[in-house]
Amino acid sequence: MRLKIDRLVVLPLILVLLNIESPEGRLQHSETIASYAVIEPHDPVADTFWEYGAESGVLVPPWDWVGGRPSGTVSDSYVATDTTHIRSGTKSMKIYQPPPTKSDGDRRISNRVYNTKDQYYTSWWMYVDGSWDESDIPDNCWTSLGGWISIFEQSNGKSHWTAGRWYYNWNERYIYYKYLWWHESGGSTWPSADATIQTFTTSYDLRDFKGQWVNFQHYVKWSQTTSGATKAWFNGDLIANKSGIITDPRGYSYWDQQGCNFIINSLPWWNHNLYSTTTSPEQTIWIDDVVLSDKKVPETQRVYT
Ligand SMILES: [Ca+2]
Repeated sequence: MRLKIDRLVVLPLILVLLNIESPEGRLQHSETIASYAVIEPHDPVADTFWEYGAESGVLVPPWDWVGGRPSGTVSDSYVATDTTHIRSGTKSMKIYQPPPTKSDGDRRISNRVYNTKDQYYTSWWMYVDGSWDESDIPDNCWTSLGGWISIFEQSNGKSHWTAGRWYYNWNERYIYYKYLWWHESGGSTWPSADATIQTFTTSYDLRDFKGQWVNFQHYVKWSQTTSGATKAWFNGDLIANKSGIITDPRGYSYWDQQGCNFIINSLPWWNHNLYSTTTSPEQTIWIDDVVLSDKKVPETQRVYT
């Protein structure tokens, strides 16, 4: 009698254990994660912890935030899932900004992912259309295309941010990656050679990629010592490589001296956007296959259902 009871208890436990150890449960690279898509199983190295391929047809989740920032009315700009241009699956994400002059809200369209790590790679694909051919360009015209960022404020309420971001220079017509520290007027400037702006220019012009998908990838290592770093690749070409820098603002004595605190969280969050000058031209991009990973992402990576 005792033996039978043991079997009744033990056998289901064994079945449960067998189920846990089934091949489906062990395949790390085909697991479904929070963005409702499946990571393509051909990639053996990319330890992805977040991805977006627009296949769910929704924007939030997995993005923590979508829309215009930080003030003003967003009336004409928008972010939406779309079927016009697709790199993988059946959908991509479309971001649109109207012709000038744009409102402050319309010029700041962004998507955010807050739950990142202290070091990670971000890779995404962007489709370029004819809006980037516009030739009537005023001076000092730029568009930010996204990157990692951390925003913090000092005790007097003045804000700061440090970031690694991709831009397009409409006047000189090139893509560039910028490691930067920004300080609101009235705030302290970070008194360190590590905390200065560095721009990595390229000869790549978005007009030359009309009708194509282009790949952006960057890396950040968040550090309070000089072990910090950031890198950036365009279509697999390493165009920025900066190491030996204190990236985390808590690593500077000024953090405590100015009574600083992070806004949102203490990680360098991922921020995708069309953020441009109010005078910049009407512009449209499509985004697909966005991947955040512990390791460098193969340029061929795809995200689909
Ligand atoms: Ca897709």
